[in-house]
Formats: sequence, C-alpha cells, structure tokens
Amino acid sequence: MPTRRPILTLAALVMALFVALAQATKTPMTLGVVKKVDAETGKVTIQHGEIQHLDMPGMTMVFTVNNKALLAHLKPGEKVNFSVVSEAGKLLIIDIQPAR
Ligand SMILES: [Cu+2]
Repeated sequence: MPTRRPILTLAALVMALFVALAQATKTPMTLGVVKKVDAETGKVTIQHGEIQHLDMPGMTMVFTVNNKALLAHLKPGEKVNFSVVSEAGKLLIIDIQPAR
C-alpha cells in the first residue's frame, strides 16, 4: 500500500523528535560522595566523578541545591547520584538520590 508510506515516515520522524527532546531535557545523573552538608544554606560538598554534560573532570566542590529539602536526609560519607545543571553560570543540583 504505497499511500501508507508517507504516514509511516512522518510517524518515525515524530518519534525521533520525541526521543531527542526527552534526551535533551533529562539531565544525566552524576555519581559522587557527600563530604559536607549545610542544610541551612542549601549547600553540599561532593566529591564527584566526571560530569560530561558540564565538561567537568572529577573533583571535590561545593554545590547549591534548588530545594533545601533535598539535603534533609543526606549524611557525609554517603554515596549519591545527583543531577546538576548550569543556570546563569551557576551550578545547581536539582535532584540527589542515595546511590547503591
Ligand atoms: Cu566539579
């Protein structure tokens, strides 16, 4: 059925677009170890591995979280997976989860 071909091609294009969008909006998780938590100021020191989407090698540094509640149950020495984004030149953690 030749008439169905354009529809299938369009569907494939739309699917590819959705996949690309999903990948662009999903921030990859970075593995790290919590060194220090400052719940009052919303800052956390993390020894982190390479952060490819920020072109950053592994290091220990201080991050700010976009929501102080993210730090509520974190303890130094804990392994974590976190999502960090660059917002107006500032690095912001938008999610942080215990790693296992
Ligand atoms: Cu760093």
